[in-house]
Amino acid sequence: QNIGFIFDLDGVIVDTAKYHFLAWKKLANELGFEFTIEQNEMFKGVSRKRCLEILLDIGKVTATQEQFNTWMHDKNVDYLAYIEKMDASEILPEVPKVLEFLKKNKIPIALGSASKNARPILKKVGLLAYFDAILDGNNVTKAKPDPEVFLLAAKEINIAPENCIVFEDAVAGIAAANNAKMTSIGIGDASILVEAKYNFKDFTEMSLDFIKELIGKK
Ligand code: G16
Ligand code: MG
Repeated sequence: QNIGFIFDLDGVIVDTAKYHFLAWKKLANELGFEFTIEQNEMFKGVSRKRCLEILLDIGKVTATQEQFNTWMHDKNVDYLAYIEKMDASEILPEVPKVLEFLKKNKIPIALGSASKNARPILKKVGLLAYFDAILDGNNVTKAKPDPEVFLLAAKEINIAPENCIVFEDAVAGIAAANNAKMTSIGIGDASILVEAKYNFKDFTEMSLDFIKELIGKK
């Protein structure tokens, strides 16, 4: 069958949001203000640059271009130290089961993430080999909700966008999938991911029968 699956990374495959949070919080504190876990919600699926802009807004801090670049770099250095310690135990429940099922059925799998650290993270948790294509923050010029990252992923696995199914945990990511005319599946709170075509709290709530049905429909 002519169908492909595209996975977001943070919030779908692993929960790196907690590490992003710690690194942004450290920077905020160094700049003299607080940054809360609630505020971190706004950062999900958002590019590193945009995150820093929002953070500086929160702290009412103005930066020169040089400071901006330094802080972005420093945050990433802290974040990389957390990634360094990641292993397979950080893969979210039943993600490998879904990947294994798709692989067995020879269905192409792509990654569509905003992160510039996507590859090292997949490598660390041991999932790199499942992916036929990896499109991430290094490949795009326009961030989600722009469909660019997902359209590039579809192109690379050679599947028409209408025949791609996207797993996403962020509002901007669901919008990006919908903008690409793909089938969007929200992973997380249905009351937040209202634009998603389907929604599941996590992969433990999604049966392989549901995936088989989706494949059958295409
Ligand atoms: C992830 C996170 C965002 C993060 C972005 C960029 O997106 O959800 O919070 O700001 O990547 O990450 P980095 O600083 O590593 O380039 P996604 O699309 O994987 O959910
Ligand atoms: Mg995400």
